Amino acid sequence: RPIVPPADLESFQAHLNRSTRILALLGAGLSASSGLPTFRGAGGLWRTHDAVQLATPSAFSRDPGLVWQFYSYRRHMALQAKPNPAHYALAELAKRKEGFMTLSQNVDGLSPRAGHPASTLKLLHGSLFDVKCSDFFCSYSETANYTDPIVPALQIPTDESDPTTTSALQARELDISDSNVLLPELAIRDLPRCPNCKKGLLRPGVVWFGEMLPTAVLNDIDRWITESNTIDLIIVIGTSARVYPAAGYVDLARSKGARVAVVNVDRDDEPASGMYQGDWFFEGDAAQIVPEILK
Ligand code: BJW
Ligand code: ZN
Repeated sequence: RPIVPPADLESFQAHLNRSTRILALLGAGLSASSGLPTFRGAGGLWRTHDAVQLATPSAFSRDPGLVWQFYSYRRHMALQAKPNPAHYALAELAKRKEGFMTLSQNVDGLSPRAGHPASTLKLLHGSLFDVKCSDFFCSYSETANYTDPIVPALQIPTDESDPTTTSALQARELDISDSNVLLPELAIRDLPRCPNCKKGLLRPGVVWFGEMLPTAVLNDIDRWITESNTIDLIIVIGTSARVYPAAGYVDLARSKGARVAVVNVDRDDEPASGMYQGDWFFEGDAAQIVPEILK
């Protein structure tokens, strides 16, 4: 059953249809209904740790084992998850509409798996499936590393006391995001090591706080924006719009003439909702709303 008010839907789609330069800014809420937790609010805790606090270079240098356990778990969950109807609707729009570009803060790989063309999908915060050397002087990096777990020591332990379990395949994985579940001991030598310099630890190819976004991505976006210097529409989906420079694209688009449509489950999540007054606010689950409004 559709949940978008018909009048809003009509005015939005009229604007969408006459728009030729369109951006979508994606955040964790897009993948929430695929079962992947968001960063802020409910689900933002991993064991006793604030997910945002683990996404920093200092967390990695302090406790690389803990940070790898967090990311290895996220890689595993993302591989189990399936793209939802919103990922597919965006991929379809990207194929159908020239002049459409998606800026995604998500690292879960669900947009690529939904068939979103890579040429119009800019991954602002990298990918869980990119891996690179953490040594400043080594430039080793890999893309599309789907090995799960990336090293044997990061295998998620299973509940061996479960009497219904007869083989390793059937064994029930423990939920290591729950702090009541004991984490296996990890030695530094068991963590993924750089095959190039053989010295540095590998790290996830995501963008942590205080780190630059990938230069090539920023340049591609700049080039797209300066191509015509006008933007007709930006669709902001499932993000709290608190993290910069990503959130800054909303104001930038508006300064180039764009109208702003926000899809968010929480009308009260400032600034996700507050700063976009006057345009469209579609309240609800992105997985339901996005396919409705992009139809
Ligand atoms: C639903 C839903 C459903 C739920 N349907 N909706 C300007 C001002 C102030 C500070 C800065 C600034 N410029 C830069 C900074 C510093 C910093 C920053 O922004 N800090 C702020 C927090 C204040 N930025 C940086 O450090 C960035 N780098 C940088 O600026 O480099 C230049 C530089 C370098 C050195 C010195 C100086 C400058 C890098 C930022 C990297 C962010 N990385 C992370 C981790 C990625 C890896 C990982 O995944 O682990 O990216 S943090 C985390 O937040 C992740 C996300 O992509 C990002 C955004 O989160 P998102 O997606 O919005 O998720 P939530 O949870 O916040 O929101 C979910 C939303 O969905 C909510 O609104 C829900 O209501 C909604 N929702 N279910 C629809 N079903
Ligand atoms: Zn290296």
